[in-house]
Amino acid sequence: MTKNAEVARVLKEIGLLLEIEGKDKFKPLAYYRGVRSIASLGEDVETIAKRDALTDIPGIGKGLSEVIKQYLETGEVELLTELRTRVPVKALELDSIPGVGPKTIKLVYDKLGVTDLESLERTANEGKLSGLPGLGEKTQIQIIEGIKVVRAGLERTLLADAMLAAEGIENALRKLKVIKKLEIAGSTRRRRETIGDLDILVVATDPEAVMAAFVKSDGVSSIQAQGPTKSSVRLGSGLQVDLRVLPDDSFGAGLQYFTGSVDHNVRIRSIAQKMGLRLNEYGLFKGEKKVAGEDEEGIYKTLGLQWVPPELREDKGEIEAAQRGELPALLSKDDIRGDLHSHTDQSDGKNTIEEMLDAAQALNYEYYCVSDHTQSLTIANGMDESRLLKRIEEIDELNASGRWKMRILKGAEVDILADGGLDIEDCVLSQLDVVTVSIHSRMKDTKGTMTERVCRALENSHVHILGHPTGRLIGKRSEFEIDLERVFETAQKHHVVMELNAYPQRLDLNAGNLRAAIKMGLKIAVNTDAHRISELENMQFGVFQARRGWLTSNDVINTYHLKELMKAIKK
Ligand code: DGT
Ligand code: CA
Ligand code: CA
Ligand code: ZN
Repeated sequence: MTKNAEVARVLKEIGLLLEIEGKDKFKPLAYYRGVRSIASLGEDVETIAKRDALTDIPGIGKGLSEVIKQYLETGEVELLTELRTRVPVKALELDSIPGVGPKTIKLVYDKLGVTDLESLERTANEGKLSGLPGLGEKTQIQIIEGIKVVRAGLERTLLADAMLAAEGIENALRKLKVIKKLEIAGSTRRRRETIGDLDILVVATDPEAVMAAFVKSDGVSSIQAQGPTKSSVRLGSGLQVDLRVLPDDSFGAGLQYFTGSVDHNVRIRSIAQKMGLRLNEYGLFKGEKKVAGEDEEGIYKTLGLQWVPPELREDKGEIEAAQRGELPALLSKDDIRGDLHSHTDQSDGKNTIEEMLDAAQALNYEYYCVSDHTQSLTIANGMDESRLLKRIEEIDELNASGRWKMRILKGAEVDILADGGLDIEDCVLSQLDVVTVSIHSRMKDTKGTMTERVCRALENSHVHILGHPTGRLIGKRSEFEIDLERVFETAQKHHVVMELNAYPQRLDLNAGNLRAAIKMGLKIAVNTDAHRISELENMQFGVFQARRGWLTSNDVINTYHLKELMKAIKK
C-alpha cells in the first residue's frame, strides 16, 4: 500500500489547524492544494521522495516537501505537533462531517469551544449552533444528520478495506509452517458491506507460536488479549482482529459457527434440536457421539440442508430454500464478460482510454463500455454533444484498429437534470451503444420530486441503464429520498436495466433492493464505475453484493455474450 492517503491526511490536518488558528490566510490554501495533488498522484509518494523529486509534483513547493519528507522519515511532523498543542481541535474528525468545513469548524471553536464530534453534537442538540453568524436552523439540522452518518460509518469498516487488512495478516500467517488451515470467517466471509471486526480461524500444530506471530503482525497498534486459543488485536486503522485456533477435527463446525450470522445460526441450531441433535462450535453431536463437524458440508447435509453460500446466511429465506434444495446458483466472478460503466481522462478519470482498454483486455473481457460524464457535471469536465460525437468517432477507430480483441462499446453517463430531462440531445444519445443515466445534483430533492425526476429520465427511449440508483456513499451520504418501487415499475415498463455499482463505498443497489428488483423481473448490470485502472478490480465487490442479493448469472446482463447483451438492452 502506498503512503499517499496518509500523507494527504497529514497535510489536510495541518491546513485545517492553520486555518482555525487564523494567523495566515494563504498558507492553509497551499496545504489544501497539496492534499489534492497527493491524493490524485498515480505514483507512490515515498518513491518520489526517494528520488528527491517531491517538488516536481504540481502544488508541492519547498515547504510542503520538507513536511512530507519529515513525515516519511520519522512518522511525525514537528509543525503538526506544535499546532495540535496550540489548537486542540480534532480537525479531521470534524471536517469529515457532511456539511462541516474549515469555516464552520473555526466558527464553532472560536465561539463555542467545540473541539470534536462529540462536543459539536452536544452543542447542536442544545440548539446553540443556529445562533451563530451565518449558521441557521437548517444548517444545524444538516449537521446533526451529518454526525449520524459519520457515526454509522466510523464504527464499521468498508468490506474492501477489511479484506485488504485481512489479506495482509493472512499472507503473513500463511508463511508459518505450523499453520495447517486458515479461513477468514464472520461478516467478512458473508461479504457484508461493512465489517465490525475481523474473525480469523486457524488450525495449527503450535498455537503459541501462531499467537506470538499474530500479535506482532504489521499494522497492529495494540494487543487486546493474548491466549493459547484466542487473541485479539487492534490495527492502526481502528479495526479489531480476532484470531482463534481450532482443533482440526472440528474446523468445519467452528467455521460454520464463527461465520454467522447469529440469526442464521440460531435457526440452524434449532433444526438440529428438533432432530435430537446438538450443534455448537465443536461439532454436531448425537448424545456424546460426534456425527459431523470436520467440514461445513457435513453439518448442513446431516441437517437435511444444501450447503448455504456464506453470502446468504442472514436468515432471509435461505434456510427454507436449502431445505427444499432450491438455493439459487449464485453469480460468480467468472461469469462476468464485461464492464458497462467506466471513465477516462476525457472527464474525471485518471487514465487515458487506451490505458483503460489495455487493463480491461487483461481481464479477458468480451466487451467494455467507456462512459464518461456529460456537460452539466462541470466539476468532472463532462462532455457536450460535440465532444461526445468526437468520442464516438474515436471509438469507431479504436474498434477498427484491431488492437483490442474485445468490443469497445460507446457509452456515456448522462446527467439527469432537475426536471428529469437529460443533458445530451436525443440525436446524439441514439448513436451510443449503452446510455447510463445518473443523478449527480440536487440530491436533497423531496421524495416526490426525486422519484418523478428519475422516472421521467427512464421514460426517454434512448436510456438503457440507471446508474447508482440511490446515490448513497456508505458512511458519508445517505440514500436519496426516492420511491424505488415506482422507479422499478417504470424501469420495467420502459425496459431499463438497474445498475449495481461495485464501487466499495457505493454498492448501490443494496442486497434487499436487488432482490426486490429481480423479483419484479428487472435485469441488473454489475459495473465498476472505474475512474482509474486499479478500480477495474472492484468488480469483485459488485459480485459479492450481487450474491447477497440472490442474483444468478441470468439476472445480470454483463454475463451475456455480446450478441445477447445487445439484444437484452435493445429498446
Ligand atoms: P461484525 O463483526 O459485527 O461485522 O459481524 P460478525 O457476524 O462477524 O459478528 P462477530 O464478529 O460478533 O461474531 C462472529 C460470528 O460468531 C457471528 O457471525 C456468529 C458467531 N457468534 C458470535 N456470537 C454469537 C452468539 O452469541 N451466538 C451465536 N449463535 N453465534 C455467535
Ligand atoms: Ca466479525
Ligand atoms: Ca469477532
Ligand atoms: Zn456517477
